[in-house]
Order: sequence, then structure tokens, then C-alpha cells
Amino acid sequence: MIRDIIVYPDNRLRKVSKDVLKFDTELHSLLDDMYETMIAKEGIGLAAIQIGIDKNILLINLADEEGRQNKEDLLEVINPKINRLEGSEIYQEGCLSIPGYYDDIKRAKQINVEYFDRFGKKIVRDLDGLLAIAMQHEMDHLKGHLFIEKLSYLKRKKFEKEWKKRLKAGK
Ligand code: Y12
Ligand code: CO
Repeated sequence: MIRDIIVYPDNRLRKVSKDVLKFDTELHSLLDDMYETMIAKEGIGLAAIQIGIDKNILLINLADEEGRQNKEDLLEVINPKINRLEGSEIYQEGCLSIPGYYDDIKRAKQINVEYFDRFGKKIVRDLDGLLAIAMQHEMDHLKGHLFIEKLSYLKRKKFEKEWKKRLKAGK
């Protein structure tokens, strides 16, 4: 089932998510709904809080060289923790909860992360490139943070002004 995405400045996006305790069929159907929603909305990443579920769950599905998102490449990430951050890199980010706004954001270039898959199996991985960026972006959602919080004071002020105008126009 495709769920509605919560859009900024909805306060539900500020909630801190909680760890998943049961790796059961309810979790599996939530993961399936999240995947369906992310693909339908043309996203490459989605955190559960973006559909109003305050659980430490996120998905990432990057496109291949031909621009296609293959389900075999889908990362289902449950209760993630970052063990190590290295270097820094600037990438242009966007977010399904802030549609139409993109900006350059500085984050760690390489990370070591541990998480659980849908069956409760522990995975430990080194990530770099867009995968590392997307993981940090989605993990910020789990802590109630959005990428616009990383903008400079002036850029954030400009964003807020434009966003208010857009909401007023009902767009
Ligand atoms: C780099 C890039 C992205 C991330 C996090 C994941 N972000 C997304 O998946 C954002 C997707 C997105 C899709 C939109 O819809 C379309 O393009 C059709 C969109 O809407 C508009 O632009 C109108 C906005 C965002 C981390 C790092
Ligand atoms: Co986002």
C-alpha cells in the first residue's frame, strides 16, 4: 500500500524514532509499504518517520548506471548505528518531505555502519559515495533532523521565505 509522505514543516518529522524489537510479519509489511511508497514517489531513500511511523527503519535504493532502480540493490536498514565517519564530501541532496528543494550539503565521505535486515540478521558495512551520503541523510530523519538544518543561516532564511510563499500558494 502506498502511504502519504509527511511534508515539511510538519512537526511529526522532528520525532526521534525508536528501535524495532520484533522482526515479524508486521515489520515485513511495513517495509513493503515503504518500498512501494518510495518507488511511487520517485525517491531513492525513505525513513519510516516520513510516513508517520517512529521506528528506526530506512530504505535506500540507488539507481544503476542506466538510471534504473533494481529491487536487488534495495537496502532495508533497521536500527542502524554509525561506528566510524571519515573525510568529507559535498553532494546535492533532496528529500521527499521537502519536494522541489535541493542543495549542497557537506557530510562524511566514508562511513562504517551496522544495522539489521528484515530477518534480524546483523550486517556491518563500509559505505562510500552516494550510498554513504544517503545513509547519513536517512539516519538524520531517525533522529528528527532534516538536511535543511545543515544550511548556512542565510540559505536557511531564503529557503524558509520561499517555502512559506509556496505553501501559501497551495503548491
Ligand atoms: C542525496 C540525494 C538524496 C538523498 C535522500 C533521498 N532523497 C530522495 O529520495 C528524494 C527524492 C525526491 C523526489 C522527488 O520527486 C520527483 O523528482 C518526481 C522530489 O520532488 C520534486 O522535486 C518536485 C523531491 C525529492 C540523499 C542524498
Ligand atoms: Co529525506
